[in-house]
Formats: sequence, C-alpha cells, structure tokens
Amino acid sequence: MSQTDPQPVQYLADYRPWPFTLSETRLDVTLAPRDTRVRAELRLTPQQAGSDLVLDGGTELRLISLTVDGQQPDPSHVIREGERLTVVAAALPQGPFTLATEVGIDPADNTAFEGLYLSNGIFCTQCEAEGFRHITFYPDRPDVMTTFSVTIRSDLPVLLSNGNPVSKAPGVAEWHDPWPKPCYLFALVAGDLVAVSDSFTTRSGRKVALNVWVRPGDQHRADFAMQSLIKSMKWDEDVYGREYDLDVFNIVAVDDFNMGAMENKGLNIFNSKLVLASPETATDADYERIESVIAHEYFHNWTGNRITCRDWFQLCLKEGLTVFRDQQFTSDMRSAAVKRIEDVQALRARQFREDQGPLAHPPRPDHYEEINNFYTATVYEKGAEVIGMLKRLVGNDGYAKALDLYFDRHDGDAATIEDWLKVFEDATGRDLAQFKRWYTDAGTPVVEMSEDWQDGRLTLSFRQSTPPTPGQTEKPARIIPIAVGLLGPNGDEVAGTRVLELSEDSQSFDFDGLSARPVVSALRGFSAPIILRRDLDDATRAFLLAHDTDPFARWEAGRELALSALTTLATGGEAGSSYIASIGALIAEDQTDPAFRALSLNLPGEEEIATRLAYLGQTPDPDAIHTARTDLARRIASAHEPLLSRIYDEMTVPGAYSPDAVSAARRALRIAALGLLGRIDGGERAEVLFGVAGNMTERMAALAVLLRLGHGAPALAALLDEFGDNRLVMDKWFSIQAMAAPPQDAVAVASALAERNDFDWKNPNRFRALLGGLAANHAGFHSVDGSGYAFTADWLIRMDAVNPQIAARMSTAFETWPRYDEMRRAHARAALERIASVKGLSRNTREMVSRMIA
Ligand code: 0A1
Ligand code: ZN
Repeated sequence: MSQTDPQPVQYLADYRPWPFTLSETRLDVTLAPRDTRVRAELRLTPQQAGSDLVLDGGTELRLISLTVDGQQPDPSHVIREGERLTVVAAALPQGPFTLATEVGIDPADNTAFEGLYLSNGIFCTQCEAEGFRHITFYPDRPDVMTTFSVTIRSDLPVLLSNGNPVSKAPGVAEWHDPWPKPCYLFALVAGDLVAVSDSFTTRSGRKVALNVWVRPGDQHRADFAMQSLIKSMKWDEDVYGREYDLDVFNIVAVDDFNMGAMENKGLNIFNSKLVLASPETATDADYERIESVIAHEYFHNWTGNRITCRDWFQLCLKEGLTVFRDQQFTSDMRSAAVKRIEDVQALRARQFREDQGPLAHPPRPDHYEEINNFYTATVYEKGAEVIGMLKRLVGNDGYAKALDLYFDRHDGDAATIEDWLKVFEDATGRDLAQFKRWYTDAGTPVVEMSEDWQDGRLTLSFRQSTPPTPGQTEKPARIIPIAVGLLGPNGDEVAGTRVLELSEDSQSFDFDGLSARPVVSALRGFSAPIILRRDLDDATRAFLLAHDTDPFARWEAGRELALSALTTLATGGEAGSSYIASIGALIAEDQTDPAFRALSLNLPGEEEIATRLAYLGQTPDPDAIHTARTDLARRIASAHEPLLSRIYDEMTVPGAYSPDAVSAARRALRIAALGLLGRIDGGERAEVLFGVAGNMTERMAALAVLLRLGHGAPALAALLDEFGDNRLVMDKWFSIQAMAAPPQDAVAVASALAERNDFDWKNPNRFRALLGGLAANHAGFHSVDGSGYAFTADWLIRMDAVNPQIAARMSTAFETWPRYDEMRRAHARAALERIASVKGLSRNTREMVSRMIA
C-alpha cells in the first residue's frame, strides 16, 4: 500500500475546517488475515450547504457497500479518485445523516505496518499519522473528533480497543470510548496474549485496571513496564494535577512496529523492545528508556489526546510538550543533572545535525509532502527545549499557571501553537510575539560571547545570528535566555545563576562590585538550544571542569577540552595533555556521582568530532578522526591505568541486579573505565567480564571492547547459543557487530550479517539494528570507496518497496553527506541519485532524498 502518487505539497496556510461535523463513529470489524471486513457508520451533519463529502481511503480498500441513511446513492454520485472517496452534495441530505460503508482489507499483506496489520499472529493497528484511511473511508484529520463504539469479531482470545469494555463473549467483544478523539488515536488488537495486571486508584478514587499484554512466556519481562506505568500515573497527578479518565489502561507489546510506541486512547501499543526487560536481556539504558517511553505515552493522555492538534503542522504541540514532561519525570525519578546532560548530548547528536544539514526545518513546519517524515528530532526534542526556555522565562509559577489554563481552556480541543502561546501570554502577561520565532524559524542560533573587565565591572557582550536553512534565508533575532554564574579565582561562586535575556542582534550586560576578575560559567543547564562561542583557553576550561557548581556547565567544560584536543589531533596537531590531566583529577573524586564521572570520561564520538570540524570550517576526514580518538583513548588509559583499574574493581554492584539509577551509575563508570583499559590490556578484563557478568549491560560493554579488538568471535558465538531465539537480544547482536567493527571491516561485517537467515529484514527492529549499526560506525559508513553508502542504498531501495516509513527514516544516514571531501561526496550523491531514480519509489523516501540532494 505504499503511496507513490505524487501528492501536492501541503501548506499550513491552506488549513480550512472540515465542512461537516461527526458526532459518532461505530465500527464493526470481522477479523481474518486476508479478508478483514470493516463496517463503519458515521453520524454526520453538514455545516456548509452544498459541500461534497470527501473521505480519505487508501487505494487498496475494497469498497463493498455504501449507503446514506440506508439508501444506496446513484453510482455517479460516488467518485473514487486516488486516496479519496467523494459522495457529491446532491446525494446528501441537508440535515444530519448516517453514512454506512463496508470495506474489505488484507492485514496479512500489510508490510508497511500502517493501518491494520499482523505481527507474528497478532492483529494490531498503527493509525498516526494517516493510517486510519487504510482501515476504512474516513475524514482522516486530527481536528475531526468523536466518540467511538467498536465491535470486534474473531476467535482469538484477547480482543481490545479504545475506551472501556462493554461486553465480551466468545468470538466477540464490544468497546466504547466516551472521550471524543481523532481517528489517529484509534486502536484495535486481537491475539493470543497474556497480561501482567495491576491497578491504580486515582486521587479522586477511580480504580483503574492496568494490563501489560505480552506473548505467553514473556510475562516476567513485563513487570518493570508495569511499575513504570504506575509511577507515571502518580507523577502526572502530583506534578500536573492530571488524572486518568477511563476504567482500564492497556499496553500491548508487538514485535513489528515502525516507531517506539503509540499513545492510542486507553490502548497504548508498544514496540516490544520498549516493554520487555530482564537483567539478562536488557541493558541499564534499555530500562531507563522503557521507563521514559511508558511515561511519554501515558502523559499523552492529556497532552495529545484530551487536547490534540488541529492539523499535523502543529505536531510539536503534543510532542514537544510530552517530551518535556517525560524529561521532567525522568529527572525526578533519577538524577536531574545526569538526565540534562544526556538530553543535551542527544539533542546535539540528532537535532543540531538536522538543523545544520539539508533536512533543517522549524519545530512547526509550514509545508510538507509526507507528514511521516516530520516525526523528527526538531519536532520532538527541539520542541521540548522551546518549552524549557518558556518555563525559564516565565518562572515555575508562571509555567504552572499557564499549564492549568491550557488544560482548562482547551480540554476537548484540537489546538494550535498560537493557542499554546496565548495561554502563556494570558497567564503571565508576557508578550511572546518574538519568542514565537522559535517555532517558525529553522536553524540553531550561534551566540558569540565576549568579556570585558574594568574597575570591578565585568561586561558580557553577546552577538546572535542564525545561519540560513533551506527556504529560510533571513533569521531575525530571537529571545534567548542565557543562564550565567561567576566563579572567583579560588573556585568559589561569587555570583549565583542569573538569566540574561537576549532579544537583539547585539547586547551587553554588566556585573558590578567584583573584587577580582571572575571566571564566567555560561549557558548553565544548557538554558537555550544554541551554539555558544567564546574564546576560552584550555586552562580556563580546566578550571571550570574542576570548580563549576552547575553540573551541565562543568561537564561541558570537559567536553570542550576533549573536543579541542580531538579536533587538533584529527588535523595533524599535537594536543590532549591538559584534557588527560583534568579528566584524571575528576574521576579520582570519589564523592562525585559516578554517573557524572562516567559521562565526563566517555570521549565525544567520531560523529561529534566530525560535526565540530565542519562547524570550524574544515572538511572532516573520518579515518583521521577515528585514529585521533583511538590514540587519545589509549593515552588516557596509559596515563591513568592504576586509577582506572581501581575504579573498575571498586565499581561493582553487589547483590542481585537492579536497574535503579544508583546501581546503573556505578556500572556506567565501571564500563567507561573498562572501555579505556581495553585499549591497553589486550581485552583481558573484557573477556573475563563477558564470561562472569550476569547482566546485559556489562556483557554488551565487554563485547564492544572485544569486537573493537577483533577478538569478538567466541563471545558472539556464546550469545547466539544462549539467545538465538530472543529477538531483542539478537537485535543487539546484529547492531553491535556493525557498530563496533574496525572501520575497514565494517561493510564486510554488515554484508555478511545481511546474508544470514535470521536477518529478518522486514522486521523494523532488525533492519534498524543492522543498517543503523553501520551508520553509527562513522568511519565505516563513510568509507572512502563509497561501499558503506552503496550497501545502505541497496537496502533502502529494497525496504522502500515494503515499508516506506522505515526506508525514509533510515535515509537520514546520508543527511551529513555535503560536509565530506569530494570523493565521498561523489559516492554519496551517486547513492542518493540511484535511490531517487527507482521507479515507484514511495512518496516518503522520494521527499527525503530530494531534500538531501536539492
Ligand atoms: N505519537 C507517537 C509516535 C508515533 C508516531 C508515528 C507513528 O507512526 C507513523 C507511530 C508512533 C509518540 O510520540 O510516541
Ligand atoms: Zn509522543
């Protein structure tokens, strides 16, 4: 069912309300793998005389019958054209009427996993963004909201849909969702599933039945997800005053899923990798991610479902806010400082990369061809950063007031970014006209900061600019909050954090009454998603790394030291000693959080070094970067061997494995030390650890060390033997081999893996494991002979015919291609052009590729 028809570009400016109201949807679904029947009854009322009724519906829907108030219209009044079905106005009553349709669909043939499909014998649905049109003819747009009554007929034991259960008898179940919703939140599941069950009593006393549905045998891996759900429900009551609003909350884990998870009302559907976890199969990072995604989908119940988006241009209204809320939740459950650093690292790796390349777009785009291509780091993560800035600007009380007003004013609405900003203006009295540019303008602002010191007065001067992005050349100044603190020469804080608000191209701020020139700690907490440029020498960075009281700024000082050393080394210079000395002092601080020490000890990745070089106007050489990073790691290990070795021995976690933050932090520091020691001990410790570790976190870390050294074969064989039938572990097995292979072997390793029978490439997780693993091997993917690009292009072409969403998402592996040397650029362009020339290429992949070669 791939969409290959050219679809006209959609523009935000063209938004018009739908000319009908829909007061009720009734569905009756009889499931069969090859011939599912969907009967739909829509209760409609025209709002503008003379409007044709235009419904969305995939070209693969087999229309069996259509009636208006029980009568079949004249066939000439029903027109099917592309993905549309029109009943002309002449065939419609002027008042309320019922449209009834029956269609036949083929879930077993649905490899795009959009609409109703089969995953390992489980019927399930994915309707966001525009999947419902592959289930029945419907106004498939988020501003059409109504109640749903659903009847499911099937012999499978578990039959689920949204809302509350009405009845269940053998072979048939009825569900009713009393909360009006757009169809992208519809869900249906049928299968042989078992539940891990619990309950939650809301603060007003509603007892909610909770179920996490998994395949029989996986129950023991679902407890952590259930506990995460209960914590999320409690947190949303405590922090946002938001209660759950149905009698049941169901989560279902499925193996074939294009994204992470989906917030369907009362029936969240999850990629099984974000539900299932046990110590021997999941890493600490997996556990943390499961906790945060369960929270994210649950939080959507208010920010997304009760208040949804008017149109898909407003996607960041629900996604930015829900990511912001899940980040707050994780900060409260774990270490806020560590979470902030992790989020900034992810933002820079994915969103800054997007902003600096051909795919740059604003958090609220104003046009698109294929909306599924806009579930991006800019919409999600930058969308969340923008809310963090708003909160910083209006303060915690202002934020709380604005959110209360948002829920009050817009409950039941399909809202816009304008509505969102208006509640902040009304609740706080602040004019946000200039702030709105964060939503409408693409690109990462660059802020240059300089210092002047005279007679006890420090003056900080700032100049902001935003480089042009595709389609946007002029970038007026934005509101940018810069949090600043001052440290005295002995390292004490002489002025606590103050937020400076930039609003003009150039601005200065004074700090008076200082007895000695302070050291400036800037962009504390990463107070705005910008690039801050300042001239700092290594000694001042080392000072900040030693003394800064703001954990983010402290970590950042270390990062800058490391990046400056690595970029110098990668371009043939000598550097590193200052970083090596400073990092040694930091990790020796036994009282400092091991997670923070681990984050500081992990060197920037090769991709990040390449980004920095490109930013400095140089052409990154992937092989030189790889060598520079490997050499620096080896030097750190040699310089600090006794210390690292002590850390490695001490940071064990006694007792049974627990995924809590404190234990995970110790393991993180331990494996950071292991990674460095592996550079000089021949992999001896890694080999021992792989054999004795009872948890996947340490085993994977050990395996990565062994693979880098080319000694991974026995460990890989052991894992295959133990977990060959566990899909999630095997995904790791595929990805780590492509990711950790020495660069010159990476394409050969990936090619050999792709030949295996268990490379079930139509499964999105398995495909992403291998292709994403190779793309994460920077010097391997960017091999100078173009073999990484060619291999990836071959597989994207193959995947596109089967699952366009996955092919289009994975195509972003190429998004940085313009920054490399001529030879690599030629290979990358050839690969992209080869993809573009495929006949019948999907709209998804076509849009991505053409933006990348524009
Ligand atoms: N709304 C979900 C993510 C999601 C988006 C699109 C999908 O299919 C194209 C599936 C899931 C979330 O934010 O979690
Ligand atoms: Zn979301």
